[in-house]
Amino acid sequence: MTVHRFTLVGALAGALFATPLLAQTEIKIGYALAPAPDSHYGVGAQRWQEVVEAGTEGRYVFRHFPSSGLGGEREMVEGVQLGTVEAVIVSSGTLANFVPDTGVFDIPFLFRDLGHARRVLDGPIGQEMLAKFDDVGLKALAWGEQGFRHITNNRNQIGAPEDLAGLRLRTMENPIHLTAFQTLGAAPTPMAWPEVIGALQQGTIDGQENPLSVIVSVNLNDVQRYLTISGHVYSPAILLVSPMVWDAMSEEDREVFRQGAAEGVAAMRAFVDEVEASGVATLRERGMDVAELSAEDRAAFQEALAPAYEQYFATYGQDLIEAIIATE
Ligand code: EAX
Repeated sequence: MTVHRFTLVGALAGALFATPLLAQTEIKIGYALAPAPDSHYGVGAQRWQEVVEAGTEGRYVFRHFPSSGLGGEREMVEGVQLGTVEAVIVSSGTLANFVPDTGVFDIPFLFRDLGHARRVLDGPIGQEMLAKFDDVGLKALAWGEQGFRHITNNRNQIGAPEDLAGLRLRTMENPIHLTAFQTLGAAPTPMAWPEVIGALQQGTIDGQENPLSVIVSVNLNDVQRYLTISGHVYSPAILLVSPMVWDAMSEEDREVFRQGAAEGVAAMRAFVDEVEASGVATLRERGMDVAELSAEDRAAFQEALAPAYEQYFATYGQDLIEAIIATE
């Protein structure tokens, strides 16, 4: 009995002395690519951290888990729902499995350029979409981005939809992308990102598609010969926070997190702008065979996608799709 009492007193004293430390909340942040300064996710996460740590006087402290250190993106987002992960920056890969409506942004050839995509995502359509995450146990603070996706593979250069015939192409676990590449006649395989490089090395897939930001950051040139600048779809990213952390926060701290997310997005977009300008030259220097689709070539892909567009219209509604297209 006495021994127990002493232990209890000791534990209480320890808890009291530890109080200042307990007031510090650790934000484990996960993302799929390299830490800053070597990827758009890394620089976004770093800027987010700087703003939050300064603005909360260190009451929140970020700890980074880059390069899929917390698993694939589906697992990471599930971790945010459960509260085992406090924050993530993820692509739109598995987002439609959580908020189906977000899939509209994954429609091929929907966005004209980066400016168009950014204005839609920062405007009412994008902001209303962020609010839908509240219903599935996620707090979505901002849309980030990766750039436009391009095809890499080891079989042949792609100039027309026919060149994709039977190509074993990894797609994200994204039903919209999967439908598109099935419609184009490829043999797409959905796969979580952490498995992709190994699968390319082993030859179980011929190719994959990702923006220049990703291709350059992870040296896909080591395992891929052909790069086709297809720009077939815009690739958004999103900054999510666990409701477990969010709900416990003061309104002032929430504002600091929002501000940090906005500055993180600005840093991501600046990284993307830079690599969109320099990436092709970088990858040619690293030995890739690079070709760019002309506007006419791209039109041929769009035409071949007609049956997929019918599905997209049925799923997301012609009104929403047209509102996105009509955004200046
Ligand atoms: O966020 O899975 C993917 O292809 C993504 O674009 C990215 O690389 C991870």
